[in-house]
Amino acid sequence: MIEPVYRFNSAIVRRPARSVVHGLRADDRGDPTFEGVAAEHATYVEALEKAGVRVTLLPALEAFPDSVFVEDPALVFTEGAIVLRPGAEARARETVHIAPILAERFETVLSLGSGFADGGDILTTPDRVMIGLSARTDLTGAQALQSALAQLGRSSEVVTTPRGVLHFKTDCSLLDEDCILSTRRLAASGVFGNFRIIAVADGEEAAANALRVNDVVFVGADYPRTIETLQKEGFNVVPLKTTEIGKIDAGLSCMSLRWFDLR
Ligand code: CIR
Repeated sequence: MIEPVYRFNSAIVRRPARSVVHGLRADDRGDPTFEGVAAEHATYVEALEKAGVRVTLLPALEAFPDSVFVEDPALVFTEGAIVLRPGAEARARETVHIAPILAERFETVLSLGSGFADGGDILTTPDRVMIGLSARTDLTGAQALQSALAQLGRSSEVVTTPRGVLHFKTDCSLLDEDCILSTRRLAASGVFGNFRIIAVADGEEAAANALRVNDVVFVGADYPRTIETLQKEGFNVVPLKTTEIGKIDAGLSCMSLRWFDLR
């Protein structure tokens, strides 16, 4: 049986380092507190476990303030893993720490030879992997990633992240096989073709980085109007606090690498 792309039984997460307060951000809205990030992270891990996912918790990396956002240096599927090339210089060497962890868990681990690509720019949908060009993911990296994906038997498409938006998935997430949660600005670009689109509420753009895990959808607790819309659409929403990680431009997909392990 082919599992839906949001069916997960395994995840890797990394504890936040104390240095997370110095994480990268586009606009300074003040540093997050370490305690606040740690609490949001702990609740997220519990929510993953409650949703039926076996979680591997990696130790904090003090030298890498953003290393809690383990989604960005790698991409994982049932068929194998890909070590990416993060586009922010301060994050480039996070790959050195994630690669051996992936080698223990996946028979096939591929890597990119050139360019840059962040996991936050990659949306896996049932029929294709969408790769958003952004300030972190360039065409060379996207094309190298397309070759790696082809080796894993995955079709892919290079698309564009709206200007000024950190990652493609800052503005969207997959809700089910044929439905996407998106900001209006990204949906207006037409990238989603035949997908049904649910738009986040105006003023709640950061709610677009939600995360479907098995039967539930994690959504930022600070976005009540988007939560209400999704509940009315019949989704089983788990609101999770993202106030502190939001100060360093993060949401709910970025704190884990998720896959369905057949072993
Ligand atoms: C960064 O700028 O890299 C981090 N402060 C936030 C990364 C968020 N990652 C993600 O959404 N995949």
